[in-house]
Amino acid sequence: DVLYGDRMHDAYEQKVRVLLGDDVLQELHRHSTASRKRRLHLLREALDRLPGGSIPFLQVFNLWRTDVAVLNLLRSAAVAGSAAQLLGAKRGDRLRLYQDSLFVKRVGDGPTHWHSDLAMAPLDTNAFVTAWIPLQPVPPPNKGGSALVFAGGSHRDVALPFWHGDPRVCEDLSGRGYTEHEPEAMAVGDVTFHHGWTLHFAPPNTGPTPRRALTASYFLDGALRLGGSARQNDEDIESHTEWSRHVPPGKPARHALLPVVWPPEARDQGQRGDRVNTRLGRKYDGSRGSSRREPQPRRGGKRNLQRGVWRRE
Ligand SMILES: O=C(O)CCC(=O)C(=O)O
Repeated sequence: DVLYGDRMHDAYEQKVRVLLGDDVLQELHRHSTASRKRRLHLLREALDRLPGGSIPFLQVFNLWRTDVAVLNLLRSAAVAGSAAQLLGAKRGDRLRLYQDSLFVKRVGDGPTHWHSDLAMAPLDTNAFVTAWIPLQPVPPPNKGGSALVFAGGSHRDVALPFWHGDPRVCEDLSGRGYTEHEPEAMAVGDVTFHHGWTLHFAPPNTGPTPRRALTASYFLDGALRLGGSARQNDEDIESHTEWSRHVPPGKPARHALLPVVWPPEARDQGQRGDRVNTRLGRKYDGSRGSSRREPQPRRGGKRNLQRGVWRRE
């Protein structure tokens, strides 16, 4: 909550950019001489004009960069080790942290629309997995729970994006043979993992309290940075601009802001060969920090409430 409070302004800015567009954000930036409180108020006001349920959540990226407790969780055996295993990492393979994101689905926030995470990542890879870590118990779906729902098998459906483009603007996809999986209630300490191409969705928050979840996305070292004409959704741009301007398209995505987190013995080795932003220096070298607060180193389509049905917005 403290970390989120510190970054609330970023969360609102990103949401205005994604839902209302760059122009609206630029217009609000004209008030940049206003106090921080006033600017937050203007951002909120702009979002409040949207119809109810249009905002799926607020999110802030990369808490690991400023909080070593987050970094330690995301490079633990339980989370990073499991991610490496799920990606079939072999001896000598190294796992990099692509990003973390804190998702706050506030009371009354709408559904998280169906999407695949890799569509938002500038990485030419299939070896990508996301862990979803609830930060409070999540009730079962029939009691207002809003854990993720997965379209099992969708990560192998090459025909969907090839013929139909973005799944979020596709019509009814219920005939594509996916199996929907959704966890029952989740307790603190439970984690789900999904492949980077797996379509997933979350119901609206109809419960009495915000639903918070931390996600961590990982990829196997060696993935090249996408660029040029590659199609890519820019929803997560705040997360990757910092490193991607230092890694040319077509080159391996290796940077101190994409730290090697697994196996543990590869962490320092990974960091040595990585690009480091000259401006940021060594601040982001997560392998060294110990102080908690010391700086260390989709959606057009709506899911019909019938299960498995997508419709054009
Ligand atoms: O928590 C949510 O509602 C969205 C999370 C998400 O989209 C993800 O984990 O990729």
